[in-house]
Amino acid sequence: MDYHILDLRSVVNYVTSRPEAAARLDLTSSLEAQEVSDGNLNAVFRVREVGGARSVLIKQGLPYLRVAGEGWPLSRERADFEARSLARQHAAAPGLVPEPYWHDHDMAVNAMEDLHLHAVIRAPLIAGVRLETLGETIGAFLAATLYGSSDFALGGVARTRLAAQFQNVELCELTEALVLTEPFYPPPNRNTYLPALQGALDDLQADAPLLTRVAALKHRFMTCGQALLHGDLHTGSVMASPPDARGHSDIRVIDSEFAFFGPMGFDLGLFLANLLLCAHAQAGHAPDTAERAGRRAYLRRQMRACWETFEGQFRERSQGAISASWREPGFMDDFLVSVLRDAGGYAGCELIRRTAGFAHVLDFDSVEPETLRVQVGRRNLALGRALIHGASGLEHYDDFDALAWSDVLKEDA
Ligand code: ADP
Ligand code: SR1
Ligand code: MG
Repeated sequence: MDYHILDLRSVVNYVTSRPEAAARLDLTSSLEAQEVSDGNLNAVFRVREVGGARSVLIKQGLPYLRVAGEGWPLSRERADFEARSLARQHAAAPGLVPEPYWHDHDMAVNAMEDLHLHAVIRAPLIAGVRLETLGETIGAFLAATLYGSSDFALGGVARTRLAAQFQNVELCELTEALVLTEPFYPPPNRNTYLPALQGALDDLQADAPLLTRVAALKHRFMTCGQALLHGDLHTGSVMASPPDARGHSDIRVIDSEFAFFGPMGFDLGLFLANLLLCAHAQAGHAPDTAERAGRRAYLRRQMRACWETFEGQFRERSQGAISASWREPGFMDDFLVSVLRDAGGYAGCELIRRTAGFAHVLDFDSVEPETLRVQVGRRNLALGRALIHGASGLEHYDDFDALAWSDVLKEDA
């Protein structure tokens, strides 16, 4: 089928035309579509049986950035990278991503399990919903996917061959520009920010040692292909079901189109930073001081659980590493410290770009009134700087925890 942009009507015909759909839907019944797109890049539809129980999720790459329109062209190859990475994640971490159903290169479509009971976790976290296994689940996802695609598990030949399938140049270039360059330099750029943050941003952009560290982080992002990363692991890329009778939610990672071989700490740093962005924004979202402190304590616990689960499971897996080199005493300790340092640095960049770059987050943008948003923005920028400066001195997660939380805990004391 030649490429055409799907809409509510044509997506039903499209699904009916696919042989793989018969295993997922009753194609003799009538089907209906609903658009659920809410991300920056793609069109997403749910196609379900009218009056039936089953549905599929159809995600289509448009020839441009969805939120910007045709003025920001983007190739459709991102759908191929999402298909390849989702297949690998599903094999490495079954149950932690949607099940892939089919990939259609010509139509830039990925069809997958429709998590129709789940919700993206960003808004619930802002509202104070507590998913007690969030950190542990994301840590386990990262240990499985990052270790499983590393030299430690695969050996150099297989890892290099796999990396060759993930030359995701276009979306990497987007991250290099939007996360690791533009927020740190004056115009021309695509930054948007509150005018009252201009002074804090000027200071940041004049901090020469900071710019040197960011340049090093950017260079590592571009050259250090340690493992197959998710590449965009923020809280908009995680969905959770309502809790069952025992309070347990099913948690899944979605949206891996930015996948590429990069430094493992990038995925960890982005996720940790998004929990910090939520914690800072509680200044404007929590109804009272005790609730705010409780929500922040919860987020802090999830961050620790994420790192500790990742580290513990990564170490465990590395006992069976393919080469004796990787099992040398001390090697894995040093390696994991380097991942923690990278995570600290990338977390700092994420805090800054989500506050003063092109793509913000709801947590921060929805803080009212604006005067309070300015205070939260200053805190995001200050912590971003502190993390980038302090990352190279991190030895243990406790060091990261102290750096990340010392300022915000004073507010709750
Ligand atoms: P984008 O690449 O544009 O960011 P996403 O993959 O984040 O798109 O998907 C956009 C939205 O579609 C998500 O925020 C979520 O609400 C919904 N969605 C994505 N994947 C699924 C899925 N497998 N099941 C149910 N809903 C999904
Ligand atoms: C122009 S795309 C902006 C952001 O959306 C994606 O989800 C990535 O985070 C990207 O940086
Ligand atoms: Mg996306």
